[in-house]
Amino acid sequence: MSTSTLPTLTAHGLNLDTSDEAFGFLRSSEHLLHDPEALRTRLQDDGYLFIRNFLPQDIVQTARLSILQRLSAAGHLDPNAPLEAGVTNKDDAPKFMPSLANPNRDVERVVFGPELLGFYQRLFGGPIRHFDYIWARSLGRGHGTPAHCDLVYMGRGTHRLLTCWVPYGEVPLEQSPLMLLEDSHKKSERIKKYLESDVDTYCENRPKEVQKVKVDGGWSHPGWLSKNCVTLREKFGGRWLTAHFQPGDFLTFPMHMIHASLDNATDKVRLSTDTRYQLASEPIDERWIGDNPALHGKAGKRGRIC
Ligand SMILES: O=C(O)CCC(=O)C(=O)O
Ligand SMILES: [Fe+2]
Repeated sequence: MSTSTLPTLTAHGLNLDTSDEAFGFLRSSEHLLHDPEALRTRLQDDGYLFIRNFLPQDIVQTARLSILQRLSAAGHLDPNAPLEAGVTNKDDAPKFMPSLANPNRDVERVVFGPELLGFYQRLFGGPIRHFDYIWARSLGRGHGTPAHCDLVYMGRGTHRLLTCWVPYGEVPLEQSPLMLLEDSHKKSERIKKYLESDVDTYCENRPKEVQKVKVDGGWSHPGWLSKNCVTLREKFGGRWLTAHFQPGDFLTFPMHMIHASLDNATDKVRLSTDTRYQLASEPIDERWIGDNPALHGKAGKRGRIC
């Protein structure tokens, strides 16, 4: 698709600049799957690997239906539309719903199955492990995800950690696809302070932070880098890169890559998961491990002297 024929796209309610200098499409590395060295080079160069047609269609579809059933049972879908269409109930658009996938065998089959584990094992070049927690997202009309890097949520173990974003069903441009800010992985110096933050760490010598984080269980930092993808891009340079995703595709990228998602301008829910993979020999962020992980809860809060 050429950028000149695009629909109007918004991110957090703001019109995205979709000129050729500001917007483009992810390139697929499907043809490099047999060559881990080439994949590693591309990951370094581009800051992502986009692999089309990787996951078996049937397991993605099974996971999609399982998620939709849970959404429907919770009253989030229009009962007059077929389940498979995933039409949201206008009065009650769903948001971030961890219970869609924690636990969910059909989703685990996709994200922790032999295909993706094999992929990451070859890519990392040794035994790997994944976070047990699965971030499951169901975005209804008007919703998107503001720009951020994942490090601020999960940086207590190795920083050589990769996110895997999987869409469940087709995700056209107007249905909140993920987008990456081109070459932002090479500009980490410019957001050094942001990348050093940890939403669950507070300053023990600042009473307000102690109250907010330790006592109330909140976050010391909102986590977002910016809610304005337009000005962020103008400052940073590069293009916002995305795709018209199809079931079977996945996208993987490192902790310091800036990403966001477009707003969902449809009545169909956008379903995705994001999961994390690393070398088994490296330290892991304990907040995301085990059957009942601490997540961003009080057990995961940490004080330090600032
Ligand atoms: O799906 C989204 O909108 C956000 C996903 C995300 O932030 C991630 O994959 O790390
Ligand atoms: Fe993220």
